[in-house]
Amino acid sequence: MDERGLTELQRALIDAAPDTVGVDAAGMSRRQLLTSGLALSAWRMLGMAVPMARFAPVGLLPVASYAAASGEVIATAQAAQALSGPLAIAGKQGLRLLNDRPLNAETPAHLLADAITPTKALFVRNNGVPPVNVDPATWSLRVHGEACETPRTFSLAQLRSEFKSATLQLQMECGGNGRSEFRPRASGNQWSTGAVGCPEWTGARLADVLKACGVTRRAKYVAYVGADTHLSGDPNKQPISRGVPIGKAMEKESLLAYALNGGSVWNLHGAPLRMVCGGWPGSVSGKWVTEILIRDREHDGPKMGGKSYRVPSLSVAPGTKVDDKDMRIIESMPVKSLITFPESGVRTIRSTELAVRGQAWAGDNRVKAVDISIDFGATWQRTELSRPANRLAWQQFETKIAFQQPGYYEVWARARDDQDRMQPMIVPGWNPKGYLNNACHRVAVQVV
Ligand SMILES: Nc1nc2c(c(=O)[nH]1)N[C@H]1C(S)=C(S)[C@@H](COP(=O)(O)O)O[C@H]1N2
Ligand SMILES: [Mo]
Repeated sequence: MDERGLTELQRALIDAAPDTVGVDAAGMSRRQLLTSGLALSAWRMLGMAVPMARFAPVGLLPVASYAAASGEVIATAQAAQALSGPLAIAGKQGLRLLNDRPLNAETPAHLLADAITPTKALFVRNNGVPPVNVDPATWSLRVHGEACETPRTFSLAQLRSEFKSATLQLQMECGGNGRSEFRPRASGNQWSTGAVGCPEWTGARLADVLKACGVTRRAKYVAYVGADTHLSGDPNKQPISRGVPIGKAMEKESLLAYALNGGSVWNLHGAPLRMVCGGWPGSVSGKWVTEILIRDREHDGPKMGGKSYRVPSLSVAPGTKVDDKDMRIIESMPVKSLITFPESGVRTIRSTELAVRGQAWAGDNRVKAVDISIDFGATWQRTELSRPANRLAWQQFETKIAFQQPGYYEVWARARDDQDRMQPMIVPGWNPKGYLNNACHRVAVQVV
């Protein structure tokens, strides 16, 4: 057997074919069944036995090569330097930088093992430039809009004293998480798996604040305005202003949060005040909130229309041009899971038990079961699944597994929600902006 480890293999694959590994001319996804010679040569490059090879779907690429191509490992010296050098993000640890203007960084799967995501590991997704010199003492929140009976302005102190506080763990995933896997490519940050987290937020219930300002019968949508500024520098332009239908806003888990993981909200995450609506695309959870609008119509702020945070109402063939009128707004996110241990590329010894652990979440719903497979989906093993800390918190799964033969294995995890919807193995529903990829997470394991 070859002496090369998986990390080394991943590097070799990048060097050999930086842009071609897994990408075929027809624009199919890497995970789809390729008939080209690429898949075969990628398996050959593993240079080790594949004990479950007889179950591998024809044309499937080993995740070891796939991870390399999607950048799941920090493969280049340049990238490594970006993380430790001047571009490192203050207070954050081990995040992978996708863009520095606006700042976007994702969390490697193995750093999401905690039930409550520590702030230092929480992904960052900015559309514009965060406000500077924010002073919580003078911050104010204005609640108004067509369907607001008595517009009011609150200081943070008033929000704290006038309303009961709630502390909840809320899963938040960027609508574009997993975008890097779509073919043809979708423009935007090339997130792999790390634009998700589930920290603990404390704040006033959005519903309580709305009720204190009078919600009229005409209320349809609740939207935020943030204090961040547009990348162009134009003070008349907002980077983003989105929201949720009134029903979601009134749920008891929707918060106006003034604390994160027991401390203050960090500037990058929307200090001093942030709207949090768990289970929906992260973009509905407004940061640096200065205004809440109770609208009598669907909100029409920046990034509500066009292709932003919208998918085709009916599925389309990859690469199709879709008219804006045929797009619908993304609401609850789909069921998904992430293997947080082992880390892809781990080496283990045969016949010894290895713990497999991870997180699972399902938008507005609950996760009913998570199964794992080490034989390319031929057989599945049920894991132990925790209850969510509260509604809209993610759930932890865990099981033990032993690999009988030396060689290359993949661990696949597949979650199912309480509506019996399951994660697909291959990238689902191509859409112009690459949202909602909830394909199963795969990690590579080398057994010696
Ligand atoms: N004001 C404002 N709110 C915002 C954004 C933003 O750019 N500006 N980004 C949104 C998007 S797209 C996501 S995914 C989440 C990211 O939250 P985080 O950076 O705290 O992880 O915030 C949302 N709220
Ligand atoms: Mo997002």
